[in-house]
Amino acid sequence: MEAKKRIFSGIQPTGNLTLGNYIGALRNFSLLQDEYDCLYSIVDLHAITVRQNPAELRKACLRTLAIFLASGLDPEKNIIYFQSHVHQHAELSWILNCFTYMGELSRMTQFKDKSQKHADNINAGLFTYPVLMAADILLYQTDLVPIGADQKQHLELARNVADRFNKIYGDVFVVPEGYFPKVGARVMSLQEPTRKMSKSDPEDTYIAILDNPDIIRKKLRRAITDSESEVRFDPENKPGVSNLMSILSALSGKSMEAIQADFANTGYGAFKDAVADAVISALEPIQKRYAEISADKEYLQKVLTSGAERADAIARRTMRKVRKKVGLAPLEL
Ligand code: ATP
Ligand code: LTN
Repeated sequence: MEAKKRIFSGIQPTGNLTLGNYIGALRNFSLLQDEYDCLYSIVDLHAITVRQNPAELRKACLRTLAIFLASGLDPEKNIIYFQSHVHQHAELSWILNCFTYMGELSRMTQFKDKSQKHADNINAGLFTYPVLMAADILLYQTDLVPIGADQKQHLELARNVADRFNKIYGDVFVVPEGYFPKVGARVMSLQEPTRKMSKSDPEDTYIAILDNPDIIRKKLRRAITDSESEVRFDPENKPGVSNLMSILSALSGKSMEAIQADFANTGYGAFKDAVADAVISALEPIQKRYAEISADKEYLQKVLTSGAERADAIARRTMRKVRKKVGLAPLEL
């Protein structure tokens, strides 16, 4: 039997996971779990590139783990774990730093955005963030990386670094490919639909996976549209309406044409309500399971211990190879 291809993806435990995280990434995780050999990591080391409140961060880590499980990820089929529990991420990241150019990193748009948002704390970790992400991916000889469109540039960097390393030392790393959703790869903010929906923006700009139905409906009713009343997909001229259409299409599987036809004569009120219905029915089952899982500390503990052990076993093999290739002396001569 041919070995399954490997998948790796990570989500930062910062704040509340959003509908963007769900449609762009998390939903694909569970769709891929049968066909691939998957690792899904809560990337806590990435989260501290921005100053975090320690107690809040700890809570957000567990909340994210419970959301992973509630979204249908099976911890037996997949390796689910915290990035900081597998020390090889930081180790490989250092080594790859020595194979990444300052120029490449200065071109990263996420770095530019985050430097603007956190002008008082433009730290070196924020700058080398994509190198740690490359290490996450390359450590596991990953074939495929399910991510939203905002991470495309980082993935390209990971591919370039892998390729550069391989050219010097022979085939050490698998060069990974991205896996993007057809619709919803970039869910936009409800209030500023030309920016991506982000969990570090104000509450009314995003729908959290754990928002209750009333809040979801309210946020969608208040979502910015335009002064027309035509439901038509035109991201340039109608970014708000087009974003809501993408959400509806991603969750219902309906094409843009079908959605446009369904709401040809209804105006935005009925359209927004239909989007709310689709979002609520996608999120409600996750919220129910979340309530059960997050109360079961023993289960969460088991998942994270076994996840870290299984990830470590794979990471160790890659590190042995990398250390040898770059010429680091082994402990046993
Ligand atoms: P922050 O806003 O705090 O920087 P984030 O939500 O952008 O965080 P992550 O939590 O690390 O960043 O993202 C996890 C995954 O969700 C990534 O694959 C990312 O591409 C995807 N993602 C994030 N936001 C969106 C969005 N608005 N639309 C589609 N996918 C998204
Ligand atoms: N940078 C990503 C999160 C992330 C990731 C990864 C995604 C960290 N390491 C490895 C895929 C693979 C983000 O901010 N969305």
